[in-house]
Amino acid sequence: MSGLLVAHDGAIARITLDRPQKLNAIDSTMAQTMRAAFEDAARDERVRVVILAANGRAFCAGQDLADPGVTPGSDLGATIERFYNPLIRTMRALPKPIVARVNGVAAGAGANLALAADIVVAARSASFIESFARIGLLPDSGGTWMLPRLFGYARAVTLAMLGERITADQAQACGAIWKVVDDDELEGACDAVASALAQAPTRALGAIKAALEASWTSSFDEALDRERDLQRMLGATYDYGEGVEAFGAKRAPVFEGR
Ligand code: T3D
Repeated sequence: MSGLLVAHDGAIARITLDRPQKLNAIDSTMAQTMRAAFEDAARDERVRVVILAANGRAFCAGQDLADPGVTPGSDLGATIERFYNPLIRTMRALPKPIVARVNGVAAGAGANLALAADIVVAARSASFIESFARIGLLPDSGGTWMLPRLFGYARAVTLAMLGERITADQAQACGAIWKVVDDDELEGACDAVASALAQAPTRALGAIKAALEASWTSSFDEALDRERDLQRMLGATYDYGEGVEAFGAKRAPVFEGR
């Protein structure tokens, strides 16, 4: 009913968009359920990584344009404030890594949903479309902030203004996503990344995410201070002790995410 499936596989939480007949277009229920699923993942100590995936031929076609809340003339700022901004904020603040598995077209808010993940793995047949201007809107869901940072200004402004489709290979060549694999290798490639992250020192990954995110809006001195504070916190974790002990014993560390 919510258009979303949530499953757990050991330390991996899988959040799957499941409205394939609508190319996984997001309605208000789906946006709220997705945010709740990310919040659950943040709270659940067993979860150490989240995979954001989708069923069907598309990843996500963005906002469901048939949703009554977005009919022309309605207050789009209200739906952004209520649904999209909390969802994207929750993802970016999640103290655990998010891996997006982009299986097909990601358009509008669907593109920016994928780009809000920490690591994006895409099928070769996947594509990204900042389609907002095609219907008279601007990139939301963090698009105006993420696009220049991920693609560089010249590409960002052109993608946003022309709303042209770019292939997964082009996005990777721009450095905007991590990896492109053949379609039949997508699931395995994504699981391999998630599995490595699930065995990594979770609190260090959370600190890396927070520090890199904050770096966009801070000075070099502020970054140095933040590194000092986060390293102080990490130095007291179980996983740091385990990492150093394992190094000394010349064995693989067994991190517990604490
Ligand atoms: O305040 C607010 O909430 C505003 C927030 C806005 C955020 C946004 O995301 S705005 C951008 C919204 N999205 C779009 O503008 C993309 C619209 N879709 C497309 O451009 C194309 O469908 C795709 C490029 C994604 C895929 O093209 P194609 O040729 O592979 O498929 P199709 O034939 O266009 O679509 C298949 C079906 O999905 C079709 O329905 P039908 O005719 O088979 O009954 C189509 O209408 C439906 N569909 C696709 N996208 C949406 C959608 N239905 C509702 N909303 C959609 N976004």
